[in-house]
Amino acid sequence: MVRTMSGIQPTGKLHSGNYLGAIVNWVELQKNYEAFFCVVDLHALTQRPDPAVLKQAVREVAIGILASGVDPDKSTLFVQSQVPQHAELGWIMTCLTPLGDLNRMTQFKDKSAQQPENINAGLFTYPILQTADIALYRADRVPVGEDQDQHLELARETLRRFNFVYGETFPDPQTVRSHAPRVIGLDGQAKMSKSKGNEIGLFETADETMQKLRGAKTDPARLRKSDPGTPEVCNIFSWHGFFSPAEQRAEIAAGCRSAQLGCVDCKKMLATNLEAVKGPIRERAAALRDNPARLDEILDAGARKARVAAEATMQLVRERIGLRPSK
Ligand code: AQP
Repeated sequence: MVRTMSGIQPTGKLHSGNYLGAIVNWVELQKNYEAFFCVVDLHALTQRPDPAVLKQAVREVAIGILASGVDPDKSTLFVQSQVPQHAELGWIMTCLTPLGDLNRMTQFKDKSAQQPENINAGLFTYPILQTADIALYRADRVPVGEDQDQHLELARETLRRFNFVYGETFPDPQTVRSHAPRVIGLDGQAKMSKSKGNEIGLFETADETMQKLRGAKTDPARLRKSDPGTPEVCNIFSWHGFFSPAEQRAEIAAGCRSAQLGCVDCKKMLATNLEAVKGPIRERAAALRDNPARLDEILDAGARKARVAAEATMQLVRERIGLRPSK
């Protein structure tokens, strides 16, 4: 069976970008692929989180993934640090990755600018650990948003290098795109991000969503309600593309162009459609929060399964590169 693998960092609360760009695809892929999904807490260490906050964030991200429809009977959901082989293969991949390749990574530059007081080596080598995450499960399909394109390309190059040097071992992992590969934040400019404060959270209530939408950027040329707008340049309209039915989108576009529909009403319609998706997710999340033992059971069982798959790959890798077998 073809394998799929992906992860999310527990660096904050899940947002609509994570949901649309990644998790929606995870839910689809688990139907036809052998799926490994993980909360990548080792990656989050690059931000030196408070230990108690990290523990809680890991649980909340796992809850969000499950509440969004990832089914632990179909997918292996686990926490990265519970599978030590990620770090082991990470080192092996580090020794196969040229510095020049890492120097090209734009995310390192962005993250360094975001946390100038903590530009650690992990921020720089982050894409190598990501390569190991994918390789460990010998994944063929990697569902991620567009922001991960550069890292995926680096992973492919590193795995091809491994195969060239040590013999065919890893498949060439293909990126899987959702219908929303790059969701823009409330500011109408940057990618929606946990760390930029421009997000609509997955667990936010209908009121909280509407409150945030009120301040969200729309077509900058539409200053008054009576000004006709251009839906194609409006971020709110692009979100309607993700959450609203085609018929309603056509009505909204016509109303915007003719100035019959104001931005506030357009935002209210979006808030209603967002709530139709988020309401049931919130309810399932609340049920999971009420049953912490069940969450532990899912994550520990996932880690046990992931360790078996990871160790099988590592035995092959150790053999190929000339390390003594682990007995
Ligand atoms: N705005 C987005 N649009 C589409 N996809 C997105 N993803 C993130 N933001 C968007 C996808 O979500 C998955 C998990 O992302 P991550 O948490 O591992 O890392 P990230 O991309 O760095 O996410 P954030 O929210 O921007 O976190 P911070 O602020 O901590 O860096 C990935 O598949 C990603 O593509």
